Amino acid sequence: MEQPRLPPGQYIPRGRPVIHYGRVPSFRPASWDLRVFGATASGEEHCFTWPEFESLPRTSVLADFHCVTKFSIMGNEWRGVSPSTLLEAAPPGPGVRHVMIWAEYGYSANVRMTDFTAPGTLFALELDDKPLNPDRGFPVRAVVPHLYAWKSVKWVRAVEYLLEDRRGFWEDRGYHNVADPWGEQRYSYQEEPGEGPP
Ligand SMILES: Nc1nc2c(c(=O)[nH]1)N[C@H]1C(S)=C(S)[C@@H](COP(=O)(O)O)O[C@H]1N2
Ligand SMILES: [Mo]
Repeated sequence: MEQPRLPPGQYIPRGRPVIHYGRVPSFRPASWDLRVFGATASGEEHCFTWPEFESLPRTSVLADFHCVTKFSIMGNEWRGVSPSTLLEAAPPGPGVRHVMIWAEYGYSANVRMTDFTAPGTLFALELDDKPLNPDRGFPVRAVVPHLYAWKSVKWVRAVEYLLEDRRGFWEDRGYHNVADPWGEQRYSYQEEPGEGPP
């Protein structure tokens, strides 16, 4: 039997809900940057300015999007910068197995390096052939479509390479560290040994 497209417990709502904690940040191109820091191989951090980031090569990803509150948004066409471009600009040190993706105002989500480098993961600048709307994460949002959508950080400003896994904003507030919607990994009490920070 073919795998159903909707993960267990999810439904397709009318329209495309927008949800986030806090308010929509304003974008100031002259002071905006995207930093790659933490356990880099060189020990130095790498900083993209807006003109630099905007001119990086882009790829497209067609993906569904699953919020842990149970709505799913199907068939989003994202376009943006592959994580591999960041990994090449600032190679991680040999022990890096996890990353923290940071947004404006301190929102964050941790993902395993294997999820960061998964084929669908992207730093999106466009949705459906248009720049992102401000409330969808303009100018840059992470898209990690194979994990619950709280990992798809809007308004990204930094990526931190971690030598030890650490919980992000929702992971620290009772949500699952890994967050696979196909396994309904919603809450931290469901975590098996090895799925969360020690
Ligand atoms: N910076 C930031 N990114 C965020 C959030 C947030 O509160 N702040 N909420 C997450 C959650 S819980 C969801 S479901 C998605 C919603 O994305 P959408 O508004 O594009 O539907 O954004 C995620 N990214
Ligand atoms: Mo969500």
